[in-house]
Amino acid sequence: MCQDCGCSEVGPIQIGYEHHVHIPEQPSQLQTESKPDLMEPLPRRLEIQTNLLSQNDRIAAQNRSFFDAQCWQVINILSAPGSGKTALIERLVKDCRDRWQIGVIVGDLATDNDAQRLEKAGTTAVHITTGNACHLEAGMIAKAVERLPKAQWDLLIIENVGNLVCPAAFDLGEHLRVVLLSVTEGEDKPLKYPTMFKSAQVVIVNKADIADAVGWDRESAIANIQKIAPQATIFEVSARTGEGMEHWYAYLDNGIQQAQISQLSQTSNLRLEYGKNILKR
Ligand SMILES: Nc1nc2c(ncn2[C@@H]2O[C@H](COP(=O)(O)OP(=O)(O)OP(=O)(O)O)[C@@H](O)[C@H]2O)c(=O)[nH]1
Ligand SMILES: [Zn+2]
Ligand SMILES: [Zn+2]
Repeated sequence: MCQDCGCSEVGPIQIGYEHHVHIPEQPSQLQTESKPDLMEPLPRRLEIQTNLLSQNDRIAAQNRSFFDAQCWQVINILSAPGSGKTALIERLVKDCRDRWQIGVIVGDLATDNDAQRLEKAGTTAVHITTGNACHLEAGMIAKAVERLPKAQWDLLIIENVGNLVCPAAFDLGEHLRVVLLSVTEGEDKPLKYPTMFKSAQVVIVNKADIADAVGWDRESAIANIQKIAPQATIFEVSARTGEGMEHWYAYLDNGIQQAQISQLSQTSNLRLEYGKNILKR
C-alpha cells in the first residue's frame, strides 16, 4: 500500500514509466509480501526512493529546458478528484482557442473520458492512463510530448491525477503549478494538505457559483490559503459560468508573453555572440 495516498500498487517500479516506489510501512505487511527486494533494511530502501526522486527531477529539468527552447508555457493543474480541473480547462479552451494554440496532456487512473471531453471542447488532448499510480511523473510527460502533434504550442496544460498528496512531490518540468480548490471541499483543505498548497504558484478557488448554496466561508478559506501558501496568487472563479476567469486569463497571458520575450532575447543574444565571434576572426 502506498504510504502517501493509499493506492494499491506495491514494489519498485521504474520511474518515468509507471509509478514511484511503494513500500509497505508495517513489518507485518513486509512479511506477507513475496517480493524479496522489499525485505531490504530501511536505509537501503530510502536510498532507492531518494535516487528515483532525483531521477524524476533530472527528467523534469530536461523537460523544462525542452519547453523553454520550444517557447511553450507549461502549467501543471493539481487538485482533489472532482474539484473541476477538466471543467476549468474546457472553459479555458473554449474562451481562448482563438488567442493561443493550446495542447493538453491529461492523466487519469482509468478511462480517457477527460481527454474526450477536452477534444470536444476544441483542443488536442493526449491521454495518460496511470493504472494504479496516483500521480504523473516527469518521464510520463516526456513520452506524452512525443505523442503530441508537432505544433508551436503557446500553452501546454497538464491535468494531473486527482489527488491532494502524491502529485505534489513530482516536478514535471512545468513553469507554473496551479492548485484547484472547490467550494464543496471545505475551507480547511490548505491546512490539511499543506505540502500541496505550499508548492503552488497559483491557487484557484472553483465553483464560486454554488458558494452560497454550500455555505462556503470565503474569508476563512482565503485566510487559510494565504497562511499556507503566501507565495500564491489566488483567483476565485466558476468554470461553469465563466465568472472570474478573465483575471486568470490575464495572468496566463502575461506568463506566455514573458516566455516568448525571454526566448526571443536569448536567441538575439546568441546571434550577437555569434556575430562577435565572426568579427574576431
Ligand atoms: N457548479 C459547478 N460545478 C462545477 C464547476 N466546475 C466543475 N463542476 C462540476 O464538478 C464535477 C467534477 O468536475 P471535473 O471537471 O470532472 O473535475 P476534475 O477535477 O477534472 O475531476 P477528476 O479528473 O476526476 O479529478 C462535474 O460534475 C462538473 O460539472 C463549477 O464551477 N461550478
Ligand atoms: Zn502513491
Ligand atoms: Zn478531470
